[in-house]
Amino acid sequence: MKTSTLFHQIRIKYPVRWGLSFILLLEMTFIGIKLFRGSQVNYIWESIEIMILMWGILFWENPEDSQQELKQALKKKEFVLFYQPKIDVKTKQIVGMEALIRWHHPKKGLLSPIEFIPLAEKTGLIVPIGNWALKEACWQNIKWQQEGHPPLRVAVNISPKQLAPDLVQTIKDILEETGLSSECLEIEVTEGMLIELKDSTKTIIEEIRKLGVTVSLDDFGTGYSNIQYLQSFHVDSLKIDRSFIQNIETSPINQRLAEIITQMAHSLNLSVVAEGVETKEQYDFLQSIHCDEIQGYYVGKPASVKEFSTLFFSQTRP
Ligand SMILES: [Ca+2]
Repeated sequence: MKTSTLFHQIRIKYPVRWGLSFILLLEMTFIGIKLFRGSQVNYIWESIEIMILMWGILFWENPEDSQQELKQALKKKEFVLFYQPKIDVKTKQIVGMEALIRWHHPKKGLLSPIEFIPLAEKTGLIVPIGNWALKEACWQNIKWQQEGHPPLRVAVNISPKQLAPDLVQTIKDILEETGLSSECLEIEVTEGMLIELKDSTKTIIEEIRKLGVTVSLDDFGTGYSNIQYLQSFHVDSLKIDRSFIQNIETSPINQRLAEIITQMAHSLNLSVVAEGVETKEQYDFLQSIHCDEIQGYYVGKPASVKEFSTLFFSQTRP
């Protein structure tokens, strides 16, 4: 098997946003292949998976204890959501926010997803944790609306393990229980989750969209970025990965790519969100290519509920 094929498969299984950087994954793939040259592909796979797991374990001296802690964290209500605002490029008004999970660990302090999501993925605990995040984001959204803030759309990241047929019912139940309108909810899935073009995944996404919930394709550009997914999966929007935006002022290639992605998305009636926007120059360029929405430090960092209300709602208070 070619290194690139193997690397690609690993990237599908371990998406970048769950804490493993592109470089780290690439290094692990090369080490796996180098150490086990000539071995069977499965063996190489296993060795790479072990390295990835070891990487996760580095954060946790005793993985069994950590698993228990992770399990208990839900019961003990130690997870919390931060919210990062998104603005409309034309009006500069806040149009929504992405919910990002943190763990208030009793001993280690506030942990970012990079430190516990790989373990949650590995143990399957990501499903109850992900469902909690979905519900919490909806409750918070309705609470903000009840306080008199304008209705905004909250985006929640969905893990590959959550993208199963019962997700549709889970979302339906949450919307019913919280009373949140479906237009105020968005789910973010990654390209890796769609890559196999499975009919079951397609049906799940279609059913979620039928509920009126927005579906966006996250980290666009980091995988195959195959136009075929977009044609067959009918998502509502694309989120251009931050890696394209980072040097956009100085990189003509990234400028051209962002422009092409935006034009392609618009021709398929998808809206485009640029992630990781940090400067006015980046904002100006994205405005010039008619990108629809932006998210990033230029607008605001992920904020706690209290900070979000103070920093961002004060501008949009009716
Ligand atoms: Ca996301």
